[in-house]
Amino acid sequence: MTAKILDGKLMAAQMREELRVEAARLAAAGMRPGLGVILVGDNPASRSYVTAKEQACKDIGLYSDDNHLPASTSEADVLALIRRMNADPKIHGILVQLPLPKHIDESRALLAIDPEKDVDGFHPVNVGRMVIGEKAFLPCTPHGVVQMLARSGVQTSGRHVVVVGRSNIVGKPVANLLLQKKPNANATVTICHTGTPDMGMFTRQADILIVAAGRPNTVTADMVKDGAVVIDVGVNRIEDVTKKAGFRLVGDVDYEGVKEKASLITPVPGGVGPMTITMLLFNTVESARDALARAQKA
Ligand code: L34
Repeated sequence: MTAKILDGKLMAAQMREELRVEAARLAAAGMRPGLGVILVGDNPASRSYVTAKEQACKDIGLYSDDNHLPASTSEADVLALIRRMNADPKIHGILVQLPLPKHIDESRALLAIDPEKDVDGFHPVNVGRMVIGEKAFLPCTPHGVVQMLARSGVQTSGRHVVVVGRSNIVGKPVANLLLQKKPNANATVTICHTGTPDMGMFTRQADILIVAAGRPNTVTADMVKDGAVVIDVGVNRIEDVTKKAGFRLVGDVDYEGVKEKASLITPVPGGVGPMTITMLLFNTVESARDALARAQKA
């Protein structure tokens, strides 16, 4: 089988159009959605993702408070900035881009974010709410993956989803979302990771294979069932002297091989990445909508 391409860039553009309309409606009601952005240090990949997020806010009419801080910024200063954003009524969502420099305790920073502004869904309160199936901000990459499946008409209910990777930002939450007894979920879910001896034995059983390992060529054609849907979450920069930037982007899946077996596959770039950014906008708009509802009730 030769796969159709699941175009994340196109899907993201369509969703951003919907969000632009909703953001304008909220702004007209006096609640223009706003995002507080905190980037610490000069990791080139982080900088490129954060710049894309800030641009996306501007494109759909959101307010954004952009803070690019030097790597030497103290933990106390980062916590103080988070607290200022917690108290700022113009800000409905706070993004602390990860990873943070080593001298800043990541979990302390995430805990400082007001859960009502935690549009990344990384605060333990939101993680807990998500796991027990309550209303919560859903983490952007997993939420984006679920949207991509739903909007491409891929049934998940009753299907076998295999997730490769167990990170807190992708593997664990995407597995959790897809096993919920809810629409666009209700799958049988298996999680493979670096402690799994024969990964292919599991991945070959996947109707839907979600790969978030953080390593190129983690999944090759021999590990994929004919007709499977393959979602490649990896974004790896590999050296390429023929490119102006000196690198090119590849996912975690051997795309050329796997596309001959899958029925549907996401490319890298232009797959999950643009949807991650879009779900951040989605959560920020939702947070502003909730804030407006609270203001109208008071
Ligand atoms: N707090 N930290 C926080 N929230 C997040 O949701 C993230 N993540 C991950 C890293 N740290 C985070 C992101 O934003 C990964 N990530 C992310 C976001 C966007 C893209 C990739 C990863 C993306 O847009 N990728 C483009 C290519 C970008 C490029 O040219 O470098 C793509 O088409 O895949």
